[in-house]
Amino acid sequence: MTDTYQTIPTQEQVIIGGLSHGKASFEYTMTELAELARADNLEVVDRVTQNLDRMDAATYFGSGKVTEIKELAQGLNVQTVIINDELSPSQLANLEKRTGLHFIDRTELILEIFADRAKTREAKAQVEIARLQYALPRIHPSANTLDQQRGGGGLMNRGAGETQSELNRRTIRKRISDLKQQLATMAKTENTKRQRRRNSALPQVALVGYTNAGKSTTMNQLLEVFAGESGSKKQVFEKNMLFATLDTSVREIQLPTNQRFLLSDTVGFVSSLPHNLIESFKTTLAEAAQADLLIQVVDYSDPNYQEMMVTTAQTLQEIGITDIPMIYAFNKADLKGDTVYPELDGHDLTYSAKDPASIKLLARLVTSIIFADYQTVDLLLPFSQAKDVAELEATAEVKSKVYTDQGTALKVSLSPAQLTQYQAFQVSTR
Ligand SMILES: Nc1nc2c(ncn2[C@@H]2O[C@H](COP(=O)(O)OP(=O)(O)OP(=O)(O)O)[C@@H](O)[C@H]2O)c(=O)[nH]1
Ligand SMILES: [Mg+2]
Repeated sequence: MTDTYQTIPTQEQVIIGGLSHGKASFEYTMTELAELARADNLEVVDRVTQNLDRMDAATYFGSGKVTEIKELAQGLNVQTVIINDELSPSQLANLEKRTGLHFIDRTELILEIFADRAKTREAKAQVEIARLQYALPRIHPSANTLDQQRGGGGLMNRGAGETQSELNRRTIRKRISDLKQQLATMAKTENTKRQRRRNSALPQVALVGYTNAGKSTTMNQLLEVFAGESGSKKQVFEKNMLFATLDTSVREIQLPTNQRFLLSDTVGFVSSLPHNLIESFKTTLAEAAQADLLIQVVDYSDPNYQEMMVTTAQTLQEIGITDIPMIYAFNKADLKGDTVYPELDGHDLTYSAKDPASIKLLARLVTSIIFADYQTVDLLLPFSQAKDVAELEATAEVKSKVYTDQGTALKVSLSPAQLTQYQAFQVSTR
């Protein structure tokens, strides 16, 4: 008999806690932590904060606070506490020993969410590396948790005199290096594809920004508005949840003016994104690093949007993306009752990704920047240069093409690089 009752997943209840370090952004990071907990299917029932300039080296919180947490958790019948910072292995162990509670730090929480979201082989490998690197210094000398998770396999050939934790570390290091190897192979294919895209001479634009800001929705609407039915087939995954996108997707956008550019959608950011995770996602983010223009999508309807912009700026800096021109795209204006949109102010756009007029204005802004140094010129290519004609038709905006006795006459918009390349064929238009 089939079970007709649906099991309602019970959400584990947790307490969140953090040290304010006297920082103005503390409240925002605690709100963000609660959001992260929710994204990991946890229910936040209370929060504990303390204003210490420096964290306690042994227990993060001061000892009075630790007792307070223990009592609060007992009163609420909660077993897990989530901490706003990354804890050292010994702080975690001390806190658990002192309270009998389970502690999860911000890093582990983010890693869990990423692990849950990862779908492709590449994303899964990237997240697993980051998780193993996090686990490595945290293996308890007597514990064997990771082996249990992995079914205890592959551990039979242990060397004489080797302790279980050394063995675990060795197994983990081996796994990390295997995964890195696999990723390197995958990256090779990606690099080839990326190189091909670079060679195509189409300008590259990347959507970046805080998670859930509307990057994927913006990409989908650009595809919808400018590619119609074929654009709908190339849609990427968008959803109201943190870290919906983990993999970079690249799509070609072709405008009615025949101008074309490549658009990439990337993983969203959050403050204190674990360093290991950023490291492993660097290949995925290479697309943004190579872009000619970045569109930073901001959820303008979120009261904390300014902090989110700071977080995005910091993360870009950490990845090493610093010198690329950027458009600020203030999205979800439809959710702010008193806001006029679409509206352009220099390179800042207030818009809604769900509004076609907004999307058209965004496209116009993008093209005005990426094609600013393009020039329309007349070329005359002898028939022996048929390959160049085909190349130009594939990679540049050809405005007209006429066959003459001397060869093919093209009126074409060229990038500065192409201008140099085809200089010999340029016809002076005096
Ligand atoms: N009302 C409204 N909702 C929007 C708008 N743009 C996006 N959304 C919603 O915001 C949510 C997140 O959108 P995504 O496009 O998935 O966000 P993202 O930036 O790609 O997020 P990650 O991939 O998680 O980093 C979805 O539920 C969208 O429908 C908008 O202009 N107005
Ligand atoms: Mg997305």
